[in-house]
Amino acid sequence: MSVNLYFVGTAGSGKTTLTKTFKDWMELHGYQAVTVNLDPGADDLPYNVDIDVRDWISLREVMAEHELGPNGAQIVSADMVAMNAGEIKDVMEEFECHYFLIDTPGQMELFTFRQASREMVRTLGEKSLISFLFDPVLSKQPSGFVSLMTLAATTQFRFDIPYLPILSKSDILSDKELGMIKKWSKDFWHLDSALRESAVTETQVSIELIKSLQNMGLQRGIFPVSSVDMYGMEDIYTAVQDAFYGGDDLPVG
Ligand SMILES: Nc1nc2c(ncn2[C@@H]2O[C@H](COP(=O)(O)OP(=O)(O)O)[C@@H](O)[C@H]2O)c(=O)[nH]1
Ligand SMILES: [Mg+2]
Repeated sequence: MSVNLYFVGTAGSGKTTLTKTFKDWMELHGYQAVTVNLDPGADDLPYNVDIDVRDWISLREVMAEHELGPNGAQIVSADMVAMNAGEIKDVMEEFECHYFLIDTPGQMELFTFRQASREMVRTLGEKSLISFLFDPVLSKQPSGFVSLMTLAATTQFRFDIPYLPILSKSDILSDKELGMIKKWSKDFWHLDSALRESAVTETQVSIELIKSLQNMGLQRGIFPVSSVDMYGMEDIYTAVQDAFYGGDDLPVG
């Protein structure tokens, strides 16, 4: 049975690009990956879309038919995607592959905060994992990192499936910034100290949030990746294999 690997994160965090890069990496290593686009509003996608939700739902048609602006139509479309989950699953079953790489809508709330998404994820497959992309620009500020941690925690809590924290676009971070973010993600004590030093107004709230995140067991480190350098792809693969196959490699072929 294939693994469904979802890419989730705030708008512009690099989900679509990572879908392409990870697909290329898998093919380079002889593994079979099938791409799934779940964004009805996607324009040009950089990868060959094997299964495309735009075959069922078009944002433009929803706008015209329901006389909605782009925002309203996005919400209606997101629910329509979920309503079509059974049909999408039928198409997925026609493919044989190791992983389905699932690119989710640009605005993460259209996926994470729609009631129907959880049911859709279950319908699409049992072996599902969410890679949550941390935007590097927000991540390098301690309070930004805490905000992203809380979004990641909410995503995890809503879907209740294995989860992988990923620091995207790591090529735009200096070694120092990268080291700092990795340290924060592994030990919230460092994050707490950085917050106190930064002395921004939301510090107290952030410190309370850190305590909750700590209690939820979220001090697990983070996997830096870069689509520009094709860096970190093996780490994603290894983490997925750990989650579902006790760390065994996939058969190549
Ligand atoms: N430097 C750098 N830029 C990236 C990387 N991945 C994506 N981007 C850029 O970030 C922007 C948003 O990426 P996209 O994949 O569309 O984000 P999405 O909204 O989460 O799907 C685009 O301009 C990409 O070219 C990366 O690894 N490094
Ligand atoms: Mg995208």
